[in-house]
Amino acid sequence: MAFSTEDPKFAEFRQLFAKARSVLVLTGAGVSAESGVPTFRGSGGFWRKYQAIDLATPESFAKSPSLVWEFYQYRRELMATKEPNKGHLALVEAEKRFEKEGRRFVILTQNIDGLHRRAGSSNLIEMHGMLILHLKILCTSSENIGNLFKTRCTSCGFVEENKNNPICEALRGRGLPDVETGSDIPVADLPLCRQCQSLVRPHVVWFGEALWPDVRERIDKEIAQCDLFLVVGTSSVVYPAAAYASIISRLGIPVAEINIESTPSTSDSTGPSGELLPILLAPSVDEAL
Ligand code: BJW
Ligand code: ZN
Repeated sequence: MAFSTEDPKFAEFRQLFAKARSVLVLTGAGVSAESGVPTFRGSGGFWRKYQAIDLATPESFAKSPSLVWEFYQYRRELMATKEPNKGHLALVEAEKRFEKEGRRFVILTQNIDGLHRRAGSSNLIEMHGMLILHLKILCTSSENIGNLFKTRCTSCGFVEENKNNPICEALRGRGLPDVETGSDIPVADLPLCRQCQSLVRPHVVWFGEALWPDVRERIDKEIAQCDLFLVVGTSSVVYPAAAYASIISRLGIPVAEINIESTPSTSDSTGPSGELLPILLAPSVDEAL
């Protein structure tokens, strides 16, 4: 199902939403696009001459930790200038209302920008709480949820929050998307572990790395109990998230999508989430109480 407000599917969604007992919302980079945060794919998906997705890999980090750190330094710095948009806020309002009405409203996000939390969402699963396959010490819990402002040691696995800007002196003034600096910072000058002095990396899930088992379990539970699934601003090409719409649809649960383009999840484009979420998630008179 995909919407425009004139579309009968809009009214259909509103009816389903009014009656739903447990709504699961999957978000991707598109939900933050109207805050000015670049998406991964499409025209915004470039940083310098690189595609953002090509830098978010263990292989790129192994090849040039300096280059990858510049990319993340840029994104960390950018977030200081960005605010949650109307889409994030509509999700917060819906969560609060559902809670009062004794209904479930859960956000499952692929984003590491922290905007859902900053907006005030609390029933939130951040998929980047993660476990990596190459790590020597495998942590067993996702307590340390990953995001742009967490680092993890490549040697001892120590995770910590780090909001310093720049994250280290050598990255001061680096990472600008329109300045090619050569990215030759020696490892000893990059962010290092306070426990063992080894190189740290962003504490996020890169390609080829797996989600934490307990994050996966929580997602499976939410999928099993939701009676309406809303997919917002994701290209639906990266697994495991890309599979959720079809898994849920096969369970006979309605799936709806908001995206400015068509995706493999549903066929039609709808419109921007910052405009549509406030309308779609607004209270209605026949809301289930
Ligand atoms: C708007 C809008 C507006 C714009 N309003 N909309 C099964 C089959 C095939 C491959 C695999 C498979 N299982 C696993 C794989 C491998 C791989 C994968 O999926 N590859 C595919 C590319 C084929 N997956 C993995 O490796 C994952 N791990 C895993 O599954 O572990 C188990 C396993 C391991 C090894 C082997 C097999 C199994 C891990 C994936 C990690 C993804 N990492 C990144 C980077 C995170 C760090 C960082 O941010 O720096 O995560 S990549 C990037 O893509 C990020 C996102 O979470 C992810 C999805 O991106 P998203 O959010 O959809 O953004 P965009 O830019 O793609 O889309 C934005 C959308 O918004 C667009 O559609 C716009 O139109 C729309 N939009 N403005 C509404 N205003
Ligand atoms: Zn360490």
